[in-house]
Amino acid sequence: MRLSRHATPRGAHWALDGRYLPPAFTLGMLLELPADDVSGFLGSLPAGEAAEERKLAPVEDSQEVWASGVTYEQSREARRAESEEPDVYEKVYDAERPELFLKAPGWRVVGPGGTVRVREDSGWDVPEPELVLVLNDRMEVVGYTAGNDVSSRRIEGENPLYLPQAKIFDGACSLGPEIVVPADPEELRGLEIRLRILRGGEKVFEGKTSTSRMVRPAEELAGYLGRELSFPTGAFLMTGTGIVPGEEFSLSPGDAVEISVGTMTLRNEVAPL
Ligand code: DO4
Ligand code: MG
Repeated sequence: MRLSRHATPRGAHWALDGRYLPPAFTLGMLLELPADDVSGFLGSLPAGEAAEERKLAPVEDSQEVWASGVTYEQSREARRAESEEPDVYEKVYDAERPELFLKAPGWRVVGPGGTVRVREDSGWDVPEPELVLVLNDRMEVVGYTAGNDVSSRRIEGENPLYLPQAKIFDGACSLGPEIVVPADPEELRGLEIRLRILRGGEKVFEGKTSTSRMVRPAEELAGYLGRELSFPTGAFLMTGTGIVPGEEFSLSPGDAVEISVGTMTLRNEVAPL
C-alpha cells in the first residue's frame, strides 16, 4: 500500500494507491493506530478519484523529522576523515546509545520535484540518501519513505557542536515521493538505496548500498527516539547514510539529486545560491 499527498485546489489531500482518500483523512489520525491495525484501516476506506495532481512531501505540519547518524561503516569513515574530532564518531558507532538529532518540522520539508539547498557559508556539501521510518504514536514502524539529509561537511567537520548548523537550514530535508506501508515489515531490512547526481545532464556521482548494512535495527533507533519524548501524531526518523561521495565532491546549485529506496525515487534539484 502506498500513501501520497497531493496539492489540490482544495488544499493538501492524501491518496492511497493513486486514489484520493476521504478529505477527513489525516496521517496524524492513522499514526494514532497500533501498527497491526494500519493496513486493515486503510483497506476499509472508500477509494475516490484518481490522484493526478502534484505530489507534496508525505508529511503533515504536526510531525517532526528526526535523524540518526553514523549507522553505516561508510558514514563513520567519512566523518573520521572530515572531522577535527574524529573520535566522537568512532565512539558513537560502537556505543549502545545512537546519535539522534532533530532534522526538520514537517512544514519545512521539501517534497518530490521541489528544490533542496546548500548553505552559502559552507562550500563543501553532500546529499545523504536515507531510508526514513514512519512511526506511529507508540514508536512502531508503520511505513517508510525516501529522504535526503542534505548536510554541510565543512561546518560539521570544523566542530561537532556545529551539527545543528550543518544539518538544519532551509531546503536541507526532502522526503517522498510516497509512504510505503509494507505487507511484511521484514522488507525494511533488505532495501536497496541508490544515489545518483546529475550536473548539466551528466552523471557526476552514483552509489548504492543496502539497509542490510545498517549497524542498528530500525526498531532500536525508534525505541531510543521515543524515550522520554512523545509524538502524539507520529514521527519520521531518517536512519543514516551509507553512501558518501568522495572528498573532492561537493553538491552544487543546479545539480539534480535522485535518491531511490526500494522501488521509489525521490528527485530534487539544488536551488541557486
Ligand atoms: O554525525 C553526524 C551525522 C551523521 C549522519 O547524518 C549520517 O550518518 O547519516
Ligand atoms: Mg544523515
